[in-house]
Amino acid sequence: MMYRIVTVFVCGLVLSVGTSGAATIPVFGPAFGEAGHETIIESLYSGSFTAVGADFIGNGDAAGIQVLRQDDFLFPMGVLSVTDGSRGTAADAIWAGGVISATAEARYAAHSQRFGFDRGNGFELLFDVQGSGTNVTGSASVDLTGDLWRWVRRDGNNTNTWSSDWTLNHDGLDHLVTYRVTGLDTNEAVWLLFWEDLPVCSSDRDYNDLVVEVRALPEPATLAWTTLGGLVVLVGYRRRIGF
Ligand SMILES: [Ca+2]
Ligand SMILES: [Ca+2]
Ligand SMILES: [Ca+2]
Repeated sequence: MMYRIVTVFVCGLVLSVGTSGAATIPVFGPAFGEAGHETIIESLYSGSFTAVGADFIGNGDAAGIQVLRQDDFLFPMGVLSVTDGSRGTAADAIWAGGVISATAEARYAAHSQRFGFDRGNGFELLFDVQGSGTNVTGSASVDLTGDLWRWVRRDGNNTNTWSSDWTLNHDGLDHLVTYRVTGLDTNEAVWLLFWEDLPVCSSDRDYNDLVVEVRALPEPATLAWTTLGGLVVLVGYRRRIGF
C-alpha cells in the first residue's frame, strides 16, 4: 500500500492526510489562563482523563468514559449521523437526522459567541452564549429528524461565521474539532463540539473558544416502529388469550 502525505501550508496551517485518507487537524495548547480540552472534559464528566493520541480516556471516577476524536477529513467526507455516527463513518462537517439538545459548556474567547446550524435555509440560531470559562449558559433543543445540516458558530455581532463544513469557510480553516463521548449513563448519543473563533492567520488554534455538548435522542422512527411492533405483539397476544 502506498503511503501518501499531503501537506498544506496556509499561515502555518498543516494538514496531513495519511494512507486511509482520514485526517485530524492539530489542536494547540490553550493561552495562558485558559483551559485546554482535557481540563474542560474533566470538569464536564467529573473524573480524571488521560490523553491517548487525540482521544481522552477516563480513569478513576470516570473509568469507562471515552472521549473519542472524530475525523476532520475523510474521503469521501460522508454524512455523520448524530444518533449513531462514529469515527470512520464520516467527517464532522455535515450531520444528519435526530432530535437534539445543545448546551454551551465553555467559552475561552474575547468574542461573544452564537451557536446554531444551517440546513440549507441560512443560519438558524440555537442560542447566544452568556458568561465565560465554564460558567456559561445557553441551551436549546430542536427536531432535525430527516434533515442534513452544518453546525454554525458566529461572533455575537455576526462577523466571523464558521461552518462545521470547512469547505464553506472563507479562510479555508477547519474551525470545529468534534469528539464523541461514550460510556456515559444515557441512551443518548453525546458529542462535544470545540470551536476556534479567529480566522486562520490570527488564530491560536486552541479550539476552546466555544464548547458545546450535543445530545441526540434515539431515532423517533425507531421508537415509533418499536412501539408499533409492541402493539402488534400485544394485540396478537390478546387475541390468543381472549381478553
Ligand atoms: Ca472538523
Ligand atoms: Ca482560539
Ligand atoms: Ca481560546
